[in-house]
Amino acid sequence: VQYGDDIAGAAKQHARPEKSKPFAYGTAGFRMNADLLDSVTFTVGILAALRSRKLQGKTIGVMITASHNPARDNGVKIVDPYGDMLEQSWEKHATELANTPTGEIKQAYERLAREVFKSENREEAHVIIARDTRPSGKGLVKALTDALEAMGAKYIDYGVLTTPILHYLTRATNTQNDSHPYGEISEEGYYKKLAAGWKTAMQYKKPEGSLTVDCANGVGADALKKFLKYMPAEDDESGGIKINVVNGRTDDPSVLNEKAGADYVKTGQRAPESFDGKPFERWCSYDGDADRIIYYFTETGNVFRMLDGDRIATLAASFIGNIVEKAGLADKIQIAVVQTAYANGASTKYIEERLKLKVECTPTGVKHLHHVASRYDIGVYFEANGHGTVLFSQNALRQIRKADPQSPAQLEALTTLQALTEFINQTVGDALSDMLLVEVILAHQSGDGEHSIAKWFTTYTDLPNRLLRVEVADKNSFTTVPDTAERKLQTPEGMQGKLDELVAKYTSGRCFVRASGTENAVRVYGEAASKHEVDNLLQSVEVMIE
Ligand code: 16G
Ligand code: ZN
Repeated sequence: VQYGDDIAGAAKQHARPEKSKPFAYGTAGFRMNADLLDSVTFTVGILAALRSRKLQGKTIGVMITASHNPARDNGVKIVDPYGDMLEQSWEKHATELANTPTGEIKQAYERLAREVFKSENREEAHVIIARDTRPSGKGLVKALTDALEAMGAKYIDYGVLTTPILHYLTRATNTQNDSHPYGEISEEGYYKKLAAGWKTAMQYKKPEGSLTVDCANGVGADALKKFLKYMPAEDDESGGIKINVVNGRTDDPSVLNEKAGADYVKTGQRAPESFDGKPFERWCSYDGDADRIIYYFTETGNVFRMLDGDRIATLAASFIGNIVEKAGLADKIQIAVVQTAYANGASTKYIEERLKLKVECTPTGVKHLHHVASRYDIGVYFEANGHGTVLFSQNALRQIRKADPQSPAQLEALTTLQALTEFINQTVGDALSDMLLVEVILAHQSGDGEHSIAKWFTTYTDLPNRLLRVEVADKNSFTTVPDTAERKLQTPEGMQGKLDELVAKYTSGRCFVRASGTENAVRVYGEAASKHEVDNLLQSVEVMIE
């Protein structure tokens, strides 16, 4: 095995703090206070190069971000060649390397290399890197590239980008010689691809009113401003749209995610602090690395209305289902919607009963949803928190490409569908791309005098719901039954039975308990027919688990 000595040498500059708590590669990679992340990021560099070698030199992505967390935090995660998250079976390798004392890193690396390679491997390794706007990012990139150099890997540092753009670049790089490359391998190529898809989808449409985007003072602001240069002029009759950027300060880290952004809006069910929208004006919020989005508006009388990931999923599924049918492809393309247990029961019911589409439920974490969505011709997946996208299978793309329109209406449906496949990010949830999706759909549905966003909101009524965070002595004592998508507790023993008894007392009651994957706490989600009942139900559950 090569490189062991170089790694041992370089690791001395990035030593693991002796008394640190164990690190774990979780649902969002490694994430913690940035001061603790230097050695961890170094080991991620080793693993990224190793993974590239294992996959015949395919390019691996590494993103440095802590998303919606405070500016003092940071994180690092690995992106696989097609832009999806690191294969799950490798997460334990990441955890193991990160926890190896620096003096033993050579042995740990060599052991791992022998385990994954079986025989000698001299592939060239390729890695691409990006980071969000956090001040600690630059230093962490140095830790990463020191490891990549010790590993003899080739790398490109793309500097400051949104998470979804890094995912895009990873896939574009690895498909450049395919018969259908994913796109040009540059940040500009990403903007061009999205804008071209938008123009095609909007050729006969003009959006109603304007859209204001709260960028959480994060990297999404830079991306959006650059992207807007590729869009049609605001007053263009075909596809022109007025987009205002607010909370776009990326020069001052102290304001990142402060009282703004998708997470602030979703968890507090309130507008960002700087909100000054007039009734029925469309607003949306990105999170700190622009892979999540939440829409909202106020009704007359200042009533706040939020449209979260569940709403985006239902909007997308209903629109896409409709145009697939109009395009004459309904019997060739199967559509499904993938949610987690946090999806509001009313949204699930709406999709199954009104849209007559299949719904799948997976455990929390984007990789689970993505994986299941990719099994369908068209897989719409969203977490309630606003992370999600729509996946088109090779079969769906082929059917759309080869379809022969029999009428102008069919041609329009096919053209729009084709355009969606262009600008919807196929690798990961993407706030910018999801925003275009929502705007295209609302523009197609506007025109009968009603505000399109208000109409979207009234499609169905959410069941009153609440999410509690409960600190318990040991969150790991809470485990769920496999294949229940975290909806049933296995341990503590007997607790699920008691929970079922409680829930049965409430109309449309539903409740589940799971250990958080990102915090030292247990989460309790509940819904019922009225707010009063939800509060009651959750109160009893809280008393029971404490
Ligand atoms: C991570 C996940 C997010 C999930 C959240 C749940 C990714 C990229 N991120 O942030 O999708 O909703 O964890 O956190 O997968 P929890 O386990 O603390 O409830
Ligand atoms: Zn994010």
